[in-house]
Amino acid sequence: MRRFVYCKVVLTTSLVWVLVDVFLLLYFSECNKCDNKKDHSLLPALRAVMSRTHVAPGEMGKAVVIPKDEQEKMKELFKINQFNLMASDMIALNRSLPDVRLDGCKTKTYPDDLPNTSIVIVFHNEAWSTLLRTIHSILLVDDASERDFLKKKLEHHVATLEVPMRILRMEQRSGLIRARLRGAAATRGQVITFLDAHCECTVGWLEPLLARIKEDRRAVVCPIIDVISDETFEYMAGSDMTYGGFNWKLNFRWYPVPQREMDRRKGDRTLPVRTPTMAGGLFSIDRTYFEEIGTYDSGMDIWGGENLEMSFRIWQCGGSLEIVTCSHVGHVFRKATPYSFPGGTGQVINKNNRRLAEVWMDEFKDFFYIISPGVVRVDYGDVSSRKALRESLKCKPFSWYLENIYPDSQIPRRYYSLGEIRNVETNQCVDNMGRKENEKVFSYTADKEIRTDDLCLDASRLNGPVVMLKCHHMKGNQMFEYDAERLTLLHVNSNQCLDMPSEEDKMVPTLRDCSGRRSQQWILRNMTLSV
Ligand code: LR7
Ligand code: MN
Repeated sequence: MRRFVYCKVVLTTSLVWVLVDVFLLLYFSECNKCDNKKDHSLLPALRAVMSRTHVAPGEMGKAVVIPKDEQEKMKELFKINQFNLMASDMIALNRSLPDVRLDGCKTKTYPDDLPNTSIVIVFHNEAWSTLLRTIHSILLVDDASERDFLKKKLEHHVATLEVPMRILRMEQRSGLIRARLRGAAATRGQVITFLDAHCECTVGWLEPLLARIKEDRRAVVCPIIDVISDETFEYMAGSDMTYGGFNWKLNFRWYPVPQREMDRRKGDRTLPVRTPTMAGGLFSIDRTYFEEIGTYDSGMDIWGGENLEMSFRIWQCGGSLEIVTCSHVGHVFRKATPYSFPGGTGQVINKNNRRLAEVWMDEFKDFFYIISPGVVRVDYGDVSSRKALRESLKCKPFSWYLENIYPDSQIPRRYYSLGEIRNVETNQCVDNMGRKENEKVFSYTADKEIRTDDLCLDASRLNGPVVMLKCHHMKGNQMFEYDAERLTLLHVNSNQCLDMPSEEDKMVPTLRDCSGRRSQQWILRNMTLSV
């Protein structure tokens, strides 16, 4: 056993390729031996001293402060990439970062013969300094896109690297999914590691990812994604207590790691977390397994949906998706996209989401369609080859995934109705005010929640109005019992019934003593979809 150390910039046995294309750069490298034989025990302390004395901007992941008189210019530059380019350009390409790992991670040892990995980074019009910092923090340099500096200048930069690197250039804008496919096809490493083009890797990030794949080649592993501020480039540790989920609209979301997953790991937070979905940008996968499991859906355009598609596919077809909590990689999170979506943002994302819903979600796709009704008009092309893949891999149904992998999902595994809740007396429907589309869609679930997406009907006082609050799965104030004969919705906690609002209730349905009045009768209707 050998203790792996900081692998920043030292990948002696590596063969690095950079693949570029006119718009997209795919870059990858072969990397495994990250041993630089230095004694690292002193480094953090030294760095801390240096950051105090040298005051080089951004060292140790500190925020960069732009002086007042430069702030106009800073705002202008921000627009180019939707992050603070001026700050980024001030920071060293190999700046120091804090060691944000859990203490238990710092002393872990890994086998000597870890698999090697190719690293694939796709990019479209990335900024020079963020792209280069990504590469520097992994191993060494590269480049690409429409921007001039991403052409010759990058090639020259790459040529100066210690590690061979290749740049592939796509003939035309193809989107991150097809660009990654191109990159992956050119890799030779035992493992493929994908990264976005504005990342910074921290000490010991790679070894635990590779070690987990060595243990189980069907484990697809993600680091904890730390946050690099788009405003100041400050480096902030991500949490090991959140994992990936999604809502009815098929937006990826972070949620707290549930108790069952803490229990499974016997409370050891340094062990990998089984996550229902991944964010998509940063993960490692065994190269032959990537092929076996069907790579990516090449019918998806530009951006979006591929992360959920891959997450469902991995779980349903016998793999596992994990967050390796001892691995930390930073990512610049942006509030807006800096690039265009040929064909329109909504069209592209809806098409990709329809493809994944149609192939993987079985009847549960109704939740997606019902919450975003316009989607059914979007053409999603031909998915027959993806359905054939699902068939040939003998993948499990989506209901299995919900039951076994994601019981705390926003989409209920078992439910009584998905549609409107109509009052018998007034013929009016319960309305989740404040939502633009389909505010009258609710699901009454087997867990006795009345929910729309991640919001649940909640009542906290006798004779009080109901509100929509984040579902907590703890029953309590969010548990309603429907009596299909009497048509009543009993709020179990208060033993009162849901009633139509009176004048002073300002249109909000309210709890009242159960009286059998028609205003306390509700019809839970299933909406039919014409898909
Ligand atoms: O047409 C394009 N061609 C590209 O090569 C559009 C984008 N890209 C590149 C781009 O330069 C970048 O390197 O693709 C990469 C991802 O694009 P971003 O950084 O604009 O997207 P993001 O960080 O908002 O996107 C997250 O969701 C995407 C859904 O398709 C991808 O899965 C991204 O990889 C993913 N990023 C992460 O998971 C990082 C953590 C974010 C979170 C949560
Ligand atoms: Mn990104």
